[in-house]
Amino acid sequence: MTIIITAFERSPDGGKGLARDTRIRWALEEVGQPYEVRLVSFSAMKQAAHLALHPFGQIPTYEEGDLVLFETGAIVFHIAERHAGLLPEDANARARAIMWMFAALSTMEPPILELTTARLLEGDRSWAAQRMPLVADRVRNRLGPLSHHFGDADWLDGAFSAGDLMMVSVLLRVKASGLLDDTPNLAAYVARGEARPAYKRACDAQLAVAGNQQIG
Ligand code: GTB
Repeated sequence: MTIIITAFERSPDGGKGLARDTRIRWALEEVGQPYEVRLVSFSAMKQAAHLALHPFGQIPTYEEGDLVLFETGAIVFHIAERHAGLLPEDANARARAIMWMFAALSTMEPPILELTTARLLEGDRSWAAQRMPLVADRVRNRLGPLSHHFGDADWLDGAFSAGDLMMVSVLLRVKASGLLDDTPNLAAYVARGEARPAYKRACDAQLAVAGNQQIG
């Protein structure tokens, strides 16, 4: 059955991997599933046809026959459950990989999103200089314990899993701030994720959208 995902017609980052369709593309590349992409404009995302797929009018969405999903956590989990390669066979290791997906999305991502918003959208506000150190500290308060737990491992819990895919995707958003430099083991972990051939294919496909727009 054909898998169709949605992505920005014009991503604000020019397709450099920061929009959340990257995670879905990466998961599909890891498990070797082909997919099609429907590009949506910012106005189309808020119109009825897209709202029927995503009540909050966002990307990405995932369609597979009768199944329609939104939320990257749910989509990556679905892909990982249906196809081998992203969740371990052992039941306990599988539960831990799922735990790490949740940790990435509900413990790490909120302060990181706050930081991105503060840097990119609120930098010109009168209170920005006062707020930024607070927001940065909240991110440090998450990176520190994660780095301590991670130690000199390659991945979070043995072999690469959907937990790593989600954690690396979330941590990638910290890179531009320089805060990852304080935790070299996590910086190396993110680089390890970025070096995966499946991640590269996902990024190339996303970048190609922007490239096509420039040509056309
Ligand atoms: N919790 C949802 C999920 O995980 O699926 C969040 C989905 C979400 O935030 N989608 C964003 C969106 O559709 C795109 S990824 N935003 C439009 C809207 O809400 O109207 C966020 C994003 C967008 C652009 C960049 N960028 O270019 O730098 C980075 C991240």
